[in-house]
Amino acid sequence: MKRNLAIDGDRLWTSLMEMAKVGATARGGNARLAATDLDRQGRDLFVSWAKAAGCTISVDRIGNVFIRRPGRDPNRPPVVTGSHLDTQPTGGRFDGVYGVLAGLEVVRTLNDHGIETEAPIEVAVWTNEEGSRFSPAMMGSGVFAGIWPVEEIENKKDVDGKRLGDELKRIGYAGETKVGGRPFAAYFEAHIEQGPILEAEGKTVGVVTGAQGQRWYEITVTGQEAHAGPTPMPRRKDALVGASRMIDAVNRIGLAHPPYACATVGFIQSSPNSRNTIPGKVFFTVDFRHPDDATLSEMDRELKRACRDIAHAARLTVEVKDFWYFPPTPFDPACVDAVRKATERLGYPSREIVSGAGHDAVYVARVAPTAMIFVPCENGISHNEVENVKAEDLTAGCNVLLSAMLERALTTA
Ligand code: HGY
Ligand code: MN
Ligand code: MN
Repeated sequence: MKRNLAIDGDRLWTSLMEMAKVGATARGGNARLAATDLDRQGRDLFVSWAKAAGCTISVDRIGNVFIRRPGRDPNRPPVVTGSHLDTQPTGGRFDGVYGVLAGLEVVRTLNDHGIETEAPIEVAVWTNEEGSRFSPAMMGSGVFAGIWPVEEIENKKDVDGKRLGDELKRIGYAGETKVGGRPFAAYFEAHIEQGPILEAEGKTVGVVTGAQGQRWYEITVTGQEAHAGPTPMPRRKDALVGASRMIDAVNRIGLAHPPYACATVGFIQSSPNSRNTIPGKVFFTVDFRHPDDATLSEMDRELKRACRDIAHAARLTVEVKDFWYFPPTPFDPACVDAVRKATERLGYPSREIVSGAGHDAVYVARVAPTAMIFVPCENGISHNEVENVKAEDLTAGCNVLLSAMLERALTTA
């Protein structure tokens, strides 16, 4: 293999900034919610670039897009990379999209140098990784890995009652290809860290050894609507007061399991949401994370006990629904080693790291040898319009991706 092979960092940055124009927000971020017209625009732009790079395109029934650069042996399972193009409502310009466009940059670089790989190379765009408009997250990779049947995910609805399957049809990305059931030789995903560790330690690359587990809940607290004026305090069944105590308990559970536990309430609805009516019903979500499954289970028990006790004391009822769970996921040692060796060969300061965020790689790891490559983001901030990354770090991560993929694609060039 050519020793001094390197990607074109300027071309990668230009593509990222071009994609960032799709769903650009006033504060410099991106809003391309899954299966919206803006998601379609982003997908179409990527597909046009892939065609220009000589790739073939396939779209499966849940909207996962795969671009394919042929190898010498079409029967070999492909070496795959990719990530997601959908964003949070106030998302950044790099979360997900970096992994997709780093994959495209690998293809473009192989084309520039006329390198023919033994195995085909593919870049995947997974549907609805974020789980914001349609929940849970990582839907396209989850169906691909056999976590959910495709029909179950097609039937998921957003807050306006729109069905994912219908929305994918509407934007032209409900494909013909069966979802999953085909082997990958390996899957590597490049992503920003979305936390503060790499930047704080002055590391350019994170060699990701796995991802922490997650538990998501949907909690409904029910009290009694009543008039805010004539109803004496001791007689109230105030669902929002009860929910606020439970939300405080969520935070205390996160703080009680340092240093890795994470506990977040990100979504809340109170009804009737009228300033002079005592709230009768409150719905909110909980997002727990931890790299150790036993601790995640302990946090689960603590949450259910706290909600039960708080509801009882306030004469409320509470339903705590287990919404989503995946265990801590170790990545494939050989793939992690390929990333580690590539990083060392290229001389980038690095460290091993466990992913705090969920990624499509977590589900792909169920069906293929998988690893991830992290690069630092400014102040560790992500899921925020100010999300920012140094161009040279994006280039470094993409060079590691190129090198790790080529090692597995059995090039003979
Ligand atoms: O929630 C996550 O970790 C990812 O951003 N979907
Ligand atoms: Mn992401
Ligand atoms: Mn994200």
